[in-house]
Amino acid sequence: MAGASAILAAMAGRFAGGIVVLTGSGISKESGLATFRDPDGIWARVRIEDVATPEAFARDPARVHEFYNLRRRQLLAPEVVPNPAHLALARLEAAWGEEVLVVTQNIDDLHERAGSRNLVHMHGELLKARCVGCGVVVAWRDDLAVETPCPRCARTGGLRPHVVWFGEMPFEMERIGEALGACGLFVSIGTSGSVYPAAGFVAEVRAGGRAHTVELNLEPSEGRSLFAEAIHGPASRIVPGFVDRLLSA
Ligand code: BV8
Repeated sequence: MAGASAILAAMAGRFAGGIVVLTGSGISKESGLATFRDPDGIWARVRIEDVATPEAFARDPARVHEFYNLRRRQLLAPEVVPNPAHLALARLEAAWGEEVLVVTQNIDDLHERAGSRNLVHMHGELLKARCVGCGVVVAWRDDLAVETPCPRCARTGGLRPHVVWFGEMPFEMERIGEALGACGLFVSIGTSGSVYPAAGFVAEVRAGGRAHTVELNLEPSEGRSLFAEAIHGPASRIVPGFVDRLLSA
């Protein structure tokens, strides 16, 4: 089904069940945050095995803290702000409320700062810390170190970034699965489609046989062939136009 008529159908409620928007690091690129697999991406500079696995944290926690401290400081820099793509998604939620769920792989807080509230951080949040001793999760905007005591149990050595590393189960998978099963429109923005289970969401939606699927990305992702429609270009340019199309249909 051509994009525009599918959008109209979504508007007409033929794809009733809501809209799920999956975002990846590409949506935050124009806000100044690095992606992972672009030539200038994070994994071009550090190895996943050294900084983004539980084994890495057990082996060299100081190295892992340094990796996330640098990213946390960068995220909190005054020049890093939501871009028009984040703002457009917040506008869509403002118009359609509970119908819109954003599932982000990103650990930045740019969706929140843009105004999105129906939001799942499936890979966790850079501005939160978790104690492996007592399990508390707290807001955290400073550097973390091995000797940083837990604010609740006072243990040292147990505070970690509240993010999902490779080999760890992403958060809120049940809620995400329900939303994918019910949605009438699945939109993927700024992700290479190379990390699971997020990369498998489009196949999960297609298996339901009802929803329209759209990829909005700088270039075709690994999962491009699974999407019924694709719009390529920088997110801050193509996402507002796409949201306008939805809202004006
Ligand atoms: C799990 C948080 C199972 C931390 C991240 C062996 C053992 C265990 C699991 C596996 C295994 N082998 C494979 C797996 C699965 C594994 C996986 O998928 N590996 C990959 C490498 C093959 N997945 C996992 O481990 C997941 N957990 O499977 O658990 C389980 C089951 C039971 C019990 C326990 C466990 C957990 C994965 C989560 C890892 N954490 N992040 C942190 O951020 O440091 S993943 C990381 O990748 C980020 O979250 C990131 O968002 C995500 C995906 O990357 P993208 O966002 O897509 O970024 P990328 O650079 O790749 O692409 C950017 C795109 O944007 C590009 O397409 C580019 O063209 C585009 N773009 C660029 N600029 C723009 C743009 N688009 C628009 N506008 C622009 N301006």
